[in-house]
Amino acid sequence: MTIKNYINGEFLNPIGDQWLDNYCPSDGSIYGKIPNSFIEDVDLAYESANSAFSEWSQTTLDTRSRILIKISELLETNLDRFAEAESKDNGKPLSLAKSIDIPRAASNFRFFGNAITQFSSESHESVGQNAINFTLRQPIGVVGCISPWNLPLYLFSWKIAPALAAGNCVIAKPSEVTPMTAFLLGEICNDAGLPKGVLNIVHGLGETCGQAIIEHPKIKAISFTGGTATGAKIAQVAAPMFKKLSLELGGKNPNIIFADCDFEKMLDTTIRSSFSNQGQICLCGSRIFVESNIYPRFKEEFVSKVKELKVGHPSDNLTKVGAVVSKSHKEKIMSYLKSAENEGGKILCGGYESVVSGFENGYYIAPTVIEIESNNCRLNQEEIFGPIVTIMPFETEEEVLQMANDVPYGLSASIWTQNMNRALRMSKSIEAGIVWINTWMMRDLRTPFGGVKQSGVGREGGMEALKFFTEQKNICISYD
Ligand code: TXE
Repeated sequence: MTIKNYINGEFLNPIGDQWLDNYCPSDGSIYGKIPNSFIEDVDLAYESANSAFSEWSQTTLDTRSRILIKISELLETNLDRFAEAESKDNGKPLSLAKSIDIPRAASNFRFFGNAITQFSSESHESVGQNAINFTLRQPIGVVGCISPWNLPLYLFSWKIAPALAAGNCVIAKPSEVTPMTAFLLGEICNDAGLPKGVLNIVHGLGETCGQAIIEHPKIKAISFTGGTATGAKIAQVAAPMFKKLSLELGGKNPNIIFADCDFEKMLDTTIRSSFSNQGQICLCGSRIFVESNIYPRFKEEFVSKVKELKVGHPSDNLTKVGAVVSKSHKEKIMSYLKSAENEGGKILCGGYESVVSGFENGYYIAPTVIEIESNNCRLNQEEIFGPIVTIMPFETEEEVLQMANDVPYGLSASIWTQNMNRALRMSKSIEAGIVWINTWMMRDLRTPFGGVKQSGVGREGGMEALKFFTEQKNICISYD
């Protein structure tokens, strides 16, 4: 299958006619080609976006809303096709792509299609001065959206939908590791009546194609989700050019479990927060801290449940843990396992590459639980982004709070307790953009989404995203 760039509503080969291989993580095969785009492709995409801007920015909110909702409906109609493509490209269980990834991408378009009709701005009466101010919120122009491989269409659409809803034209680049559903989206946008050039999708490597988007002098805002190191590089280029920047980066999130929690609910949710999507979600609770008086019970029951998780081919309905996204990512994850024991870690289960019969060249890793003695080890300080969690007992609220915050990241946290005084007290002190109490990854698209410290800058979601993708202008009127 050959993927093409989507520019001005058409599917184009890259100008330099260079191509990259697209790998299938579940069997290690090369199953397609991706454009290896460079600056000239980004320039072409820019020309197309720029030509479409004056008309798109003037379309009524009702028209924009109807088109975005139509895209959402077409994604739902094509659920199976998109879910199969996502699962094949990424290695995630097909059941997950069908129940989470594609429905959520459809929700993103529907949500922002509706949200734009409710978007408003403020006015300020200057009392005693006979003046009134109002704030215009105007689309920025041509904006860049760069997304990662873990939740490909889900995160791609999370950026594109608000950018389009707010009246911008977009140049978007999905991860070169998982380009397929972004490619398929082009077709759906045409069918939904999105005018030519309003959305342009270019494919290629981060350091060339991605970098060309970041460096483009006329692309005025960048919304990026990906690794922290990449986010820092992007900020170095974009900040001196005074671009608007939204960065959603990595996480090393604590999952804090007190003895008075609802144990069964906590255990089931902790399996999900540890291993969903092979642990490749920035929100996964990869550091599990358990109050010492229930630690032995937790350790025994958790490990026994983890051992039951079936590692298998993504299309097998019984599979709970599919393939990790790429060979190089598998090697990165395995490198942490190799050094685990030197860091005082004891592997309680997993710790090895799994072999799935018939798919021996796929990138499978057994879900792994490591017992550790201190929070100050690579295993607990660095984002592994794979099916690996650490567990560790704690004695007091103060001690666990100190460890929870003692990482460079600050994206999310979960707290399990029936004591709401404690839960709320801790929520205020935890350094994170999102705190879940007695749950995990329960999402309401209206809420602000993002992190602090090295987990990023800015917030996505709801009106925050529409604010990001608009520029404010204060207009002051004097009257007699
Ligand atoms: O992602 P990159 P990588 C974390 C996770 C993972 C690590 C590295 O820990 O192991 O990041 O993953 C584009 N200019 N997360 O290297 O490079 C790239 O093409 C412009 C957390 O695979 O950050 C892709 O489209 N763009 C995370 C996107 O950036 C550039 C999700 C993300 O890729 C670029 C994924 C450049 N110079 C990984 N370099 C999360 N927060 O959910 C790369 N890109």
